[in-house]
Amino acid sequence: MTFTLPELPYAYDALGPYMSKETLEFHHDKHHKAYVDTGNKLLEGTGLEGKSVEEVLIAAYGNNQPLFNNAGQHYNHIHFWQWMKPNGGGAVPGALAKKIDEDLGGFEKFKADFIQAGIGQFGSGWAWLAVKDGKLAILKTPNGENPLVHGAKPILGVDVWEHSYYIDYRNRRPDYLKAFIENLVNWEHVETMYAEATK
Ligand code: MN3
Repeated sequence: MTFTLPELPYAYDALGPYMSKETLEFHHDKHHKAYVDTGNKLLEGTGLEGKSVEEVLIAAYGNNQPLFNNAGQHYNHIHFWQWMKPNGGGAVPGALAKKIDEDLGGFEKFKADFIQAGIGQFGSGWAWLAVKDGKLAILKTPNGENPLVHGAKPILGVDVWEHSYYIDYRNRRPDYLKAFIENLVNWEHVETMYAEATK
């Protein structure tokens, strides 16, 4: 078994009222689990068994679309759970805040552009804050894709598949994105990934 489903780092009801217990039960226990189970089946016989999820998704990109989809989504969700926390949002830690000012025109502009990337992703996909060529960039990707296959390192991502918000927000994707940034983001995890991406 190359891929394993991680436990949520908080209780299922810990992100209310911004993300409900029901959403997390479906999203983690059904959707993420399906990516893990399907990914493990698709890995059989590829020679990639035992590789890291990053290695698998990069090797599968452009070569094995079904495996890429599931490995990409496994990677994305491993971090998605950690990019949120109870009582999240709030102030960005110092070094990262400075970098957001320098590269993205300040926090308010970053927030608006990140939300717009999520709104502008037609259909299923993700919006990202990533490090590319030493600079912060806002990206969006379809389906299970992520910045790793575009030469960038993701440090924050938000899932805009309907399964991530439809129970709580119905069709109001902009309200979900605003709640994510303002009330859910675990900036400490973003800062950790930023430090790793820039060392
Ligand atoms: Mn999802």
